[in-house]
Amino acid sequence: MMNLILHGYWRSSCSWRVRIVLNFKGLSAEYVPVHLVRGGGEQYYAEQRRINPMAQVPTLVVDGRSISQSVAIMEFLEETFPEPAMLPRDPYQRAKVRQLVEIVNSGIQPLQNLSVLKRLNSEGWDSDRVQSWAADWIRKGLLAYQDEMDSVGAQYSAGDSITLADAALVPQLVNARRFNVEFEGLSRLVEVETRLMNHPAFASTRPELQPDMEK
Ligand SMILES: N[C@@H](CCC(=O)N[C@@H](CS)C(=O)NCC(=O)O)C(=O)O
Repeated sequence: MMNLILHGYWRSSCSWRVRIVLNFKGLSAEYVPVHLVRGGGEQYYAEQRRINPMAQVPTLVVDGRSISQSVAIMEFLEETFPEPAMLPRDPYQRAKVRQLVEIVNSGIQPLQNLSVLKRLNSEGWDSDRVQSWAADWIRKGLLAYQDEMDSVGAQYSAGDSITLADAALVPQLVNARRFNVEFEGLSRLVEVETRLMNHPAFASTRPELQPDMEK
């Protein structure tokens, strides 16, 4: 059995994506909390930069070898532990799942990430302006995600099976609420989220249940 160590932060949506996939596949990993704020941010410490040169979480260390970027980690877990599957068999359907993942991973999350918002603050933006700027990008991405979801009436993001897209969606919706995003017109996403939060892979990996959670 592989030795898995997850470096993450309780409130990091990208770390939560990985926790969902690990849990869904029945895997456990040792957890190393990386505090993104304290001490100027532990992600900038040399030992973190060594395993994650972007100075971000998550990083998964697999038998002593590190992988950063949550999507690369999720794909690694899917390929290494294919059952239960989180990607469909059909190449078109797989591409559609990856399309949804990328809407969150590259179309939304970077535009609400801590270091980007800190930069806007340092350029003189006040916190209300920063928050509403981030909220606009989140809402735009979530509306696109909802438009691209499989047929109306499907249980989850890409049909009736849980996929990597769902692991990206749920943490992003929680972040959306932190940024006071307007949820008008996003009810299909919320329905999918409610269904997913009844699944242990989502419910038991929630940020507030993490050992490094702070009030
Ligand atoms: N594309 C990267 C993004 C990672 C990322 O932005 N992580 C955030 C937490 S969700 C982070 O570490 N932020 C720290 C910072 O911005 O200083 C991934 O999916 O792993």
